[in-house]
Amino acid sequence: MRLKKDLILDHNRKNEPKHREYFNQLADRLTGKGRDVDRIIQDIMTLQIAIPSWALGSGGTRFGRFPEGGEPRNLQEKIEDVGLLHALNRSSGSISLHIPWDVPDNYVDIISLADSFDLKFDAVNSNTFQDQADQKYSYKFGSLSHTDPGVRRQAIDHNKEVVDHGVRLGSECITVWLADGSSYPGQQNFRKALIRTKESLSEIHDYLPENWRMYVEYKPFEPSFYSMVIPDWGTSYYLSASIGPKAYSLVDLGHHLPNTNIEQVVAILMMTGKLGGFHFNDSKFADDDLTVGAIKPYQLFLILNELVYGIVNNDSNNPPLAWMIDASHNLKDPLEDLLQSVEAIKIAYAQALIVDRDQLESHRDHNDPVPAQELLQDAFRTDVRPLLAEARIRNQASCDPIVFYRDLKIRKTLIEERGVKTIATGL
Ligand SMILES: [Mn+2]
Repeated sequence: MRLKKDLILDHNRKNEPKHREYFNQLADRLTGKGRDVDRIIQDIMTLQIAIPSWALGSGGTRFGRFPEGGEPRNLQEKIEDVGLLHALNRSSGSISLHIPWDVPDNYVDIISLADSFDLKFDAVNSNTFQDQADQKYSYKFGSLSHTDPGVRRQAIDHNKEVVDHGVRLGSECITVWLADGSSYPGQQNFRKALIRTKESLSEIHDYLPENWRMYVEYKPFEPSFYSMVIPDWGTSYYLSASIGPKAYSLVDLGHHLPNTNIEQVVAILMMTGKLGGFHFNDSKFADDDLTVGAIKPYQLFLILNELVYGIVNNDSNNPPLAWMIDASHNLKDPLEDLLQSVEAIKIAYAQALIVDRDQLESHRDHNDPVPAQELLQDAFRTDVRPLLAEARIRNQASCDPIVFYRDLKIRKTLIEERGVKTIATGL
């Protein structure tokens, strides 16, 4: 399904007068505080958040899955779905593929299809957390960390293959997330497992083309119950710092134990120049992967506040960040959930952009926590949604994507095109 631009522009024309009223009020207020509103809107317009191919179908739990219908049946339809999102918000201009779920039949056709929706290929992702039908060795007891060199070789070769696919698509980075770990005390030698992982990752790192980056993701538990080989940001930093210049850490919001100060993790990783990518979601306990900002929007704002600080004060030459959503849509239409997530990230981003940083530093220098908190919360409590709507209108996207999506009955059309019982590959 391909959205006609005229429909979007008509919809915007109808809603513009009301929007203009809200926007002018906010713009006046921000201008009065010395903020450059046009510059902020430009930054909001430019920010792109990648959509992973596995987020386009309904998620679920290990107990069950309740699909919406009309899910993409193949890579072409996954690209069409991200194309739809991008047409609606002009903020989701790339897709992140997962190999082997998304191996293209024909690279030229796939690239030109993505081009036709103005989409690029974000990070490619390897998969050694499950066994494929045609593979020789099992990953039951690990992959890049496995005790058997044969299993490690198979996992390394798979990652190199993923890089090869990415090169052909024009991607420039690979994300490695390992399920490796142990489920029982005594099962694994922590040190040896980490050293083997480092050696395997080094070989993949050295295989990367000159302009590529490798993102090392961490997670404190699951699927291993007792220990994960890369459980936290410290281990991920150790690996990325010791492996080489193309290796970086990747922070996934859901991959932290409760009460972890993720904004501080972000600040320190950016200070070291080793924050490569970011997976956005929200979670109540751990890896729930819910809609971004659904539960803890203030934490999201504090994280974006550190990201924006790190982008503005980039002394350590941290590379541009790969921003991606990594969420599971358990009860919602996946496309609506993704629209909500992108919106939540951009709201927190806009709130971070309006923070008066000089004033904040002055309160910090004077050890005065009350005005420091007031200043941050004033930004957080500002309804910046008119800035986002204005950015979308200027980008010829929909001023109100979810309303427009429902008015057009897009899910119904997708179900008519693809069927009720379709299941996205990889889910
Ligand atoms: Mn992730």
